[in-house]
Amino acid sequence: MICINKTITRQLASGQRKNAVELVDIHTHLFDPGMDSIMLWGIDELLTYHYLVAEVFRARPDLIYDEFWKWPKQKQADLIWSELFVKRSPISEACRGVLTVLQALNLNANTDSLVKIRKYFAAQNVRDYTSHVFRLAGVSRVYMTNDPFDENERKCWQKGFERDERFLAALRLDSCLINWPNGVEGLKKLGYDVDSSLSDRTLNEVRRYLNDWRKKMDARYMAISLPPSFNYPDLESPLAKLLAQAVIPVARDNGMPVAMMIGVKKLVNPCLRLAGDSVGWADLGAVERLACEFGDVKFMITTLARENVHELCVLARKFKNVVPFGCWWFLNNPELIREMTAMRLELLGLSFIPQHSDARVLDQLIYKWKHSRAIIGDVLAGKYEDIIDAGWRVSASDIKRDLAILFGGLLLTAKC
Ligand code: HDL
Ligand code: ZN
Repeated sequence: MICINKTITRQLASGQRKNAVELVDIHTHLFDPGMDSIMLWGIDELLTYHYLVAEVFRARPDLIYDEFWKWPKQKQADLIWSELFVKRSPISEACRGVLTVLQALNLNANTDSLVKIRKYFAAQNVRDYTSHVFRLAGVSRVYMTNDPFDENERKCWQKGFERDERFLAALRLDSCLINWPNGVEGLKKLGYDVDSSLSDRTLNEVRRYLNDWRKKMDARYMAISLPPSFNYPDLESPLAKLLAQAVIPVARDNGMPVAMMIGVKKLVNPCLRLAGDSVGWADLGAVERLACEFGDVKFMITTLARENVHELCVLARKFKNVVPFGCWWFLNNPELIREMTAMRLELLGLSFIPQHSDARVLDQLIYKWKHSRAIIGDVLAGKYEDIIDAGWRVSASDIKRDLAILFGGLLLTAKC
């Protein structure tokens, strides 16, 4: 075995060397190029990303929400570029991300006008550009977020399209199950004989819906985002019953993980639309009780509150069927990624998934992974250095093996 020095360790761990680690992004809002009507990419989508929308209203509190929403996307993008990049240094993580993308594409960002940059994107075709972005990002496959309740997305599935194997499906449950019985009308429209009561017939029909769409999409896991108030068991909550008697049985029968993304306070400011959600501390006792009751089902968990991250690490030490994943949303910032990765490596070793991109716009894969790899790699390299200092011999193949565990999506697919 060839031992390696700390420099190579650091380079390998942060992906600076051509280490052929198949990186699988386990949660995004991207769509297969075959769904081109809903696939987002290019400078105007990058600049009108909801993270930057929230930031432009802080730069221009005089802006009227409804006025902004009436503008065409290019006008919104021009304003965001002017306010957050030209009139102020683009130092927020979301602004920096746009710069990283433009730099990777060899486009000059130091300009007041977006005309030239728009010309570049206008000249791309989505399939070639998708491959270019995946190459630049070092990503081999991504999981989408697929919601049959979304009219535009459903049309793509019902029309059918040739699947791009780099885009795997994940069945998203929020529209159907959150705030039950809101989902009843949608299920009926899709041909399921449900009513607002959680009768055996309704629960059977919900299971049929989940199985039908799991098969249609070849969905590999089911996902739901949950409020800080989520509890289990909870006799008052239809959601708790739907999870226990519909979602989890279908997951168990098909060996599918259930991803729960906990702590989102939806639309605290509705005027901001997608940018209007916020964060709250969640009682992870609900996850303990679910993981205990359903020990043969894998729960992929990510939390939105920083205060829940350490608690989730300890919880995962108690339940082998709980896999913490990602630095979600408001946690996806350099200093918090650093803190979370160190905490997880120290408490969980390699038994967690360090990151997902949550990319909504294809080009974001480039920055979200470049920024995260540098930090996660740096923290990981430090841990290798610690064990080298303790006399352990580390080889390049050891590191490549470990990176494949962390980034290859293996923890999502492995049986629990
Ligand atoms: O619920 C989710 O999947 C979140 O990631 C939201 O989509 C959120 O708006 C987001 O894009 N966060 O990064
Ligand atoms: Zn998301």
